Amino acid sequence: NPHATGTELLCQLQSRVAVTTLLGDEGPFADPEWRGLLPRRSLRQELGPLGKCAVVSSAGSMLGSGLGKEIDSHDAVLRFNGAPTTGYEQDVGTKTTIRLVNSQLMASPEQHFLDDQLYAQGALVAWDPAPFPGDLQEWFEAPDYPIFRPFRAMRSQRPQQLFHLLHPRVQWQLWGLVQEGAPEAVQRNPPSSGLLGTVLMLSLCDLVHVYEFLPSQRQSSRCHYYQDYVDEACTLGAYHPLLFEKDLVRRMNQGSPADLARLGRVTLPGFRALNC
Ligand code: NCC
Repeated sequence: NPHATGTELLCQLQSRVAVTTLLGDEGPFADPEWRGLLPRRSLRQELGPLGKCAVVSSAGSMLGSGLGKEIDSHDAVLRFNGAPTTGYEQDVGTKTTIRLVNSQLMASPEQHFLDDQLYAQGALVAWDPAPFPGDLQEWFEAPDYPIFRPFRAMRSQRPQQLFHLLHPRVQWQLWGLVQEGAPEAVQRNPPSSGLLGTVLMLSLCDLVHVYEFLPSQRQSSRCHYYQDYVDEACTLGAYHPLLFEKDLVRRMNQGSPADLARLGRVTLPGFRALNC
């Protein structure tokens, strides 16, 4: 509801969004072949409960932030899609614990998902804008982008690397909360990787710092810190309901206004640290 406090919103998030990945025990993924490809244990079990975590948005305003050391001081760091660290260490750090990728990237030949060493570091988590409300059989038959082929290819190429598929229900449960908190009808497109990654880290960590998801005083129309092109829609949203996502995070933020303005940093207690 639009009047809920930050803690109430975090508690709603915790109780309404089951942050899970596929474990080969459900629907079309319960067959022996898929069971062999999918992880046996949850991400939480694999990575252990984490302390302080950082979520690094890909926003152009990360550039010149000088936040690299601060970001690397976290126990775990989540990055998105093709966002690099090489060449940008001073501003975004070097550590990558989890990389959240969308299916568009995985399916696009120009992104070289299977060849680029960028995707070899840390654990991978992938998601696809599955049909609402996230039924596994329906998704399996008609993913938005062909996510399953590159997933299988990566699993056989690097069987030792952790690679999880986000349950398609997660995005729609989250979308429901975004809609409830919004003053108007929200387009029925899934939330951006930014909000999905933030919620993923809330489920794994005691404390989460999110950088440049809510823009700092460095806000610019540059889309990504690692690419030289300008598009306001990257920050404000077009396909994704980004403005509403950001409003939700703004309301949940427990950090100071100065941290937001100066560092672009939002502070959120992880689910385990909540007292609902
Ligand atoms: O751009 P993208 O996201 O990879 O960025 C990751 C997350 O950072 C936050 N962000 C980014 C730029 C900006 N100026 N402000 C921001 O707040 C957002 O939360 C964003 O989710 C995606 O969400 O997966 C997205 O992916 C790209 C693209 O598919 C990938 O980068 C792979 O090339 C989408 N771009 C296009 O489809 C052209 C983007 O809309 C969303």
